[in-house]
Amino acid sequence: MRGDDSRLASRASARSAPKTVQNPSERQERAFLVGVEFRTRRRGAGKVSALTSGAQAARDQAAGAEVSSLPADSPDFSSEESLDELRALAGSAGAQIAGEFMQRRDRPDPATLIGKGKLEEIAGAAASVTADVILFDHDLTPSQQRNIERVVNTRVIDRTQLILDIFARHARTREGQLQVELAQLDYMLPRLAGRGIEMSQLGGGIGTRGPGETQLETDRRKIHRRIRHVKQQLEDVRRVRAQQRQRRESVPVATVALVGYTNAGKSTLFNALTQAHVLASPRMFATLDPTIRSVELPSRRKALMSDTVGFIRHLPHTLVSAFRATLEEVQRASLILQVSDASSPISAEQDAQVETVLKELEADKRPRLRVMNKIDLLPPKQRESLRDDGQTIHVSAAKGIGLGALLDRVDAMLDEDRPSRVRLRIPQKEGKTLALLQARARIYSRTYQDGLVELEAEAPASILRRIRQWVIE
Ligand SMILES: Nc1nc2c(ncn2[C@@H]2O[C@H](COP(=O)(O)OP(=O)(O)OP(=O)(O)O)[C@@H](O)[C@H]2O)c(=O)[nH]1
Ligand SMILES: [Mg+2]
Repeated sequence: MRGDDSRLASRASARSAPKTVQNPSERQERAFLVGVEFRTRRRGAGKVSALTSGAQAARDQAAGAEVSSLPADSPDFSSEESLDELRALAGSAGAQIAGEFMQRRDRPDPATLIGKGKLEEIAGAAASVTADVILFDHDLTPSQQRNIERVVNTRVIDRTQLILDIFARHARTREGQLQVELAQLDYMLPRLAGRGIEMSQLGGGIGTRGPGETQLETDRRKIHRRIRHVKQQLEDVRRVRAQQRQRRESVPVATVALVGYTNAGKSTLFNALTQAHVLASPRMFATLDPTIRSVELPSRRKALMSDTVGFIRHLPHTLVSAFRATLEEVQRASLILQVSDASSPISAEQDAQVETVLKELEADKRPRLRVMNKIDLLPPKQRESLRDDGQTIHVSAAKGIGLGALLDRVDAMLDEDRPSRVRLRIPQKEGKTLALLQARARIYSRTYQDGLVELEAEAPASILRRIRQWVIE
């Protein structure tokens, strides 16, 4: 910490003592939100950015540091809905909302995004509510950010930096932390010039958590060196993970990946289905690091289920490439469970964003089941009208509603280690075999005669191979 305890945890303390809950004694940072809408924006023409828009990132980088970032809005999100989301993001970064401002204008001002007059108005409003930081619901070019800060005289953070900050807060594993650091360094690079002094005077707070101030004050070459170093370390970490995956894949087990918009309830569902205890939280991007657990299906075969990072519209492209490896579980899954928050008024828009990400991951053609979650929050009338069909199952992960039906459907959709029904005749003294069946098969009937047990059972292929000699039909 840099002697200013009132600010959000600095990078050092965030790293050494990961916290999931705001320390109650720590004063929450007060954030003033600024929403922006440009009328000339063609609806439907907004770029839908996703976790894998690496090509865009490359184009942006090729075009130089000062490319104007794309508007934070996407086709179907209104600026109000977008501001709602920013509010949730700010909360997830540990901030308290001090005030808000919505600015509509014809087109962005290249120098300051919105007009000088409006900025002065915002400066006044932010000061009157003693805001520590102003959050723009839009991406800012490095020079826009500098120019705006000069007018408002308060720290200014754009949407990308806010999301990077949340990721930095929530990364737990070494791989996760390295990925976030890489994304932050990448974001920081074009913003170095003219900001070194300002940044070092700022102390902690949203947007300053990350590669520490010592690096900020050094030149680009040092940052580039750091990037190379982080990439190297990432490679080492990933090599280990690839080995683990190879070991897993040597056994023919189905894999089921949970995907969905952030906060849809993936981790809650994961916990309910696998009896795991991963963190589920109203904060956005509570999960960054993939977790894999075994789940037993109604047919008694096992599958591996993975919980991973959630998606959001216009995810910063600096995070895109960084988190690609994390999403390999999704790309290789036998079945994708697409979790949606059925109670969200914008669940259709969120689904569209998820669809885009799946496309870019080339995972959109994989077998998929839609899971509409949080149905407990729907009005009773609406709930009664819901019907499961071939593609969709309705559940409440938190209340445990519909989970049996979900598992049945998952079971039916997986090809690996398919169960089949057989008749078996086994000597009663074959205790081990009988115990195996008891544990891993569904037994429909059982008759005893002359020291033999005759059973009708359904068991996964992997189990049947082990008891082949006793199968009679
Ligand atoms: N009422 C209700 N709340 C739910 C349900 N499922 C999840 N939640 C809540 O929704 C919030 C988000 O849940 P998570 O499981 O953390 O969501 P996630 O999709 O893993 O989110 P990220 O990891 O942040 O992307 C938490 O506050 C959960 O308690 C549900 O079925 N009903
Ligand atoms: Mg989660």
